[in-house]
Amino acid sequence: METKKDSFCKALFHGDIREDILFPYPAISNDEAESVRMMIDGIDKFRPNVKSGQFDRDGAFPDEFIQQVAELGLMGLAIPESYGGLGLSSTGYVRVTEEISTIDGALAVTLGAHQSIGFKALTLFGSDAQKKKYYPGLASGETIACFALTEPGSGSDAGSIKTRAVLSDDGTHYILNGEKIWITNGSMAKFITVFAKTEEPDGQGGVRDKITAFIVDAPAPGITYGPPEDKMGIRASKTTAIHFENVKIPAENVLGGRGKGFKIAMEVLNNGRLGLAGGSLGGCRRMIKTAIEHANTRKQFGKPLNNFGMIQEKIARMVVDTFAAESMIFMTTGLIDRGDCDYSLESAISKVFTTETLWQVSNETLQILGGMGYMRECGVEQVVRDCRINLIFEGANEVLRLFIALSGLQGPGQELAEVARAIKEPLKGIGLLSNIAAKNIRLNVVGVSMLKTHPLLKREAGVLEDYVGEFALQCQKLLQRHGKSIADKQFACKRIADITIDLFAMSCVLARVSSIIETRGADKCEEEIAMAVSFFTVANRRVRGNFKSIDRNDDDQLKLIAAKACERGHYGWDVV
Ligand code: MYA
Repeated sequence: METKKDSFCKALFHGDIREDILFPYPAISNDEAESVRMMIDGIDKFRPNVKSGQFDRDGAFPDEFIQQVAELGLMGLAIPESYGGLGLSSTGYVRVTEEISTIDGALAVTLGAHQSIGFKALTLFGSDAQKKKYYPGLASGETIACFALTEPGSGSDAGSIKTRAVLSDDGTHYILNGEKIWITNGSMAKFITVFAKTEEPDGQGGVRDKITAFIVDAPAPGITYGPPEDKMGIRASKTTAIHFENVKIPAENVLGGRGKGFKIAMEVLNNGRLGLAGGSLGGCRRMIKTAIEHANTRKQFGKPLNNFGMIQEKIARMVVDTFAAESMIFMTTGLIDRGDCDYSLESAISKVFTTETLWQVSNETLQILGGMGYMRECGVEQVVRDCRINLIFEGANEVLRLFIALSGLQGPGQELAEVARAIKEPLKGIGLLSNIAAKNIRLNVVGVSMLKTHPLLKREAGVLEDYVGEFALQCQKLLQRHGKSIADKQFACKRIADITIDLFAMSCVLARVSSIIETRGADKCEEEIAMAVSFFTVANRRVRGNFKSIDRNDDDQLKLIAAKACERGHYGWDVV
């Protein structure tokens, strides 16, 4: 069973809305808010130096430009001040990343690959000696970092990497061999976090392969790079393959302990995904501004575009979805800063929702700008190209949906397994059986209740209460129907993930708007209340649709169509 330490989203799978986590909506301290505002001002002043279109066409940032960025202090945002960084919290870090992304996606990715993931394992798992050695260079930008996990045969399936490190006979160093691909900052990084297989005791007298994380200093004999990748977007960021041939790594460069690398990679990505979500949020902010400037000034049929209902709808939906994304992201960074909750699902959800929102928002902005949006000089097509990768890297959104569903279902799954055992041994399991019975009575008869939402949002809170109860019951039903093979039922997992995403988004919007009403007074919150109502209206439709299609769907037909098409190898129909 989940404990109080478990995450908000994992509790939803049990039919619990953890208001202790949700309320009050997290706020940044006044001191930090001041530092963040100063950084944002600095970034804003730097804006004219960023020749985004030029860098995109050149496929590179000039070296002196990266130097200027480092001088702004943007390389060590979350590194403690004692090591030369700015010591920002997760909330502060993500807010600044958001701002950088309003200027240029490739720049945000370069900086994000450096600190969101490049040296994040050092921050989370490094020893004091390692931090002392590397932090100052990383903070000043003299040392750029990258994160080397992906390989030719291992993308989403991160556990299947082949790169190998073998400890020397005298135990002083490892020898590293393998190939990493699509590494952002690859060829410019002097600090490479490399994940490699090492042989570890299996606990039964034998050995087995596990993953270990290493700091690899570059350049070094045996490290070579592929050519810069010719990418669709974020073209000015550098992406290369890195080859390791008999590269010597000092034994003290192991990060977080031998064999711990898989969990380390996952923890780094839990953080990185929030940086990416924050970056995507900045993209939304920029696109909304561009769309509004155009809608306010461009006249057609004698009126500015902002007079037309279809344009109003687009702008409003962009604003509402961006508000929902922002509410989730800063709820989750608040959880990280609290430090006592698991946030793996929340960060995956923030990544999925915000990257998909930016994809939609940039596409709609291009549509509002019409022919002008399609022209390279206006910069919107660059954002559309730049943001496409966000749905793929740091965990493809499909893989993250599976992670959200399966990780969430684990709690009720264990509970049901315990119930099955308890039924076989009723005397031993009596306590558990009565707990489950009580939970099901609560879900079926009493329902879930929220007490802390502002009364003006009572109707919305009611919708969420009903859905969370139904969600837990539907999860139980699916687990009873499929057992462990739920992991192979991707159509069902996708629905569960999509419902979880909406329930988390609805919860964060409720918490944030409740807090805003409480601080500002209801009469000054007309717009926020309208956003909450509007978000709930659309999310409500999606959730209801997903619940319905758990039992009534076209999954079998889709499987048949896909199987036949794949067997044939092409579309298969023609009218002539
Ligand atoms: S870097 C490369 C990104 N790669 C990925 O994201 C890989 C995706 N794959 C995975 O995440 C895993 O392989 C999955 C699990 C999830 C598929 N937190 O049996 P398992 C635990 C904590 O499910 P698998 C890039 O693209 C799990 O509970 N724990 O494993 C950067 C279990 O634990 P236990 C987790 O089936 C590009 C154990 O692990 C998590 O093999 C540059 C095994 O789990 C988790 N999340 O696969 C980007 N997941 O054994 C720059 C699993 O105890 C960005 N576990 O039960 C910069 C941004 C800046 C802004 C830009 C703006 C435009």
